[in-house]
Amino acid sequence: MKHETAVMGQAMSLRTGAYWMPFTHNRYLKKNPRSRILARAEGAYYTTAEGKRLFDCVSGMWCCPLGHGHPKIAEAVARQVKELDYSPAFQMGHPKIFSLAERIVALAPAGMGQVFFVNSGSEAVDTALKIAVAYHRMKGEAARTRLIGRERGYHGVGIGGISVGGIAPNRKMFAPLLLQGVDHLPHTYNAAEMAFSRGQPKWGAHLADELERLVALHDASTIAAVIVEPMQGSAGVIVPPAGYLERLRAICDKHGMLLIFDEVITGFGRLGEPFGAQRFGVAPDMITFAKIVTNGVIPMGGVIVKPAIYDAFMTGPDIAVELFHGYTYSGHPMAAAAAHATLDAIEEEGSFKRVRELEPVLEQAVHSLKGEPGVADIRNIGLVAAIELEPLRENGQARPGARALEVFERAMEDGMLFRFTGDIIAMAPPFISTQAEIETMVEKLRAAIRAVV
Ligand code: PXG
Repeated sequence: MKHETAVMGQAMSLRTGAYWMPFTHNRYLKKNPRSRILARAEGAYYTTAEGKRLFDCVSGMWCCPLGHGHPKIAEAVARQVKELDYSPAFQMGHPKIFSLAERIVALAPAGMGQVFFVNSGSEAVDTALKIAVAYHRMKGEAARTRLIGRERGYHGVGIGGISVGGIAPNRKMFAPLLLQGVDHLPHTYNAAEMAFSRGQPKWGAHLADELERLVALHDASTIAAVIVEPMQGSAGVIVPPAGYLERLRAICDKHGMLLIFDEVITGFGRLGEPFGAQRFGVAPDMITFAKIVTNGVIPMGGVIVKPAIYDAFMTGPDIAVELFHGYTYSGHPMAAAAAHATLDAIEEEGSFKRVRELEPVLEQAVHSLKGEPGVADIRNIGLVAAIELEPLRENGQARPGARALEVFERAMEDGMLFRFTGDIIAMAPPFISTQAEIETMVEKLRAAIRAVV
């Protein structure tokens, strides 16, 4: 209790000047920071500095689905800091990282072989892009350098990730830094054809054929890889049309291009299967992951590759370094311990099955919001959903983002921590949620939506 009082006290007398907050409206928040300061977390709930409990509607930032303060993960991390707190990652290793790679390959779609560890989704993406370009060079196809991303894609904030990404504000400030030789597929969202779809929209598989147009434009011999999120998360939950990913796979195969799935959000169960690849029945050549692998407790990310990719590098003298890439904290023992405990818990708690059980509960609940004021679309798959709102208008002028911000703030007053981008409210509740918690979450969202007109 003493600690709790101290934490709360500190938060109440915050000095907010020195901290530049990421992806945040700093000035707006710092005017009244208190209700946004999280002091504690347990299970599916946060407690703010003011002592208000908030249901964690997005599992942290999509990363803590097993709940906060998970005893097994906490114990594993505490044990690890005493056993081996750090180990050099280059030319050295530690047992838990070798066994973790084996476990991740076993969970991945059949045919994957190796894991390269990093510390975040952004690093995972930049690593995968580097591997793709280097792989073709190792195979004697050094002209294959071009990368294809997709509009509305989010691949983190590294230079590679923003280059293949398709979210304008993440790119425009940094235009001179963007990689050369990148092109983009169109995104697959079309309100007229797919608004209020449940699960995968039926319309839109043909949009994959745009990849053939890019091949015709650039020639396959210049293209290294195509990177997409199997389900676009940050752009507001855009679910792939039925048949779309299959066609991308076929076109990549036809032209010798690698297909990379960015599964930073979808990896480790969010869609009711270990990876989106299994949910959609399409196997990529590389998978990037982060977030859920450690339940968000210690940063970790990685790239899973097919053996043919790994093997392409394993040439030359065996005392030579094969890939000039890696980070001080690649395969960090603390992260490895957290990841093992997370994978244990996922197994013991039957998390993938639980997501499949909760999927129809969330689906039914969110789609009941159709017809509420300003609701333009509702989308869902796995334990993920988004509500797209029409922008508020003032004197006939649209004020993009204002409505979602107000809904977000109202819901927070009512004990719900959602996530919003633009006028889209996203939710990805913890796998440990009960049916009643999911239904309450949606009812409170309904109340907030009704209050903002
Ligand atoms: N790829 C994908 C598909 C992601 O969703 C990243 C890469 C980057 O990961 P790091 O660990 O570098 O942040 C992400 C991250 C949101 C939200 O609410 C989404 C992310 C991060 C924070 C918030 O949409 N995705």
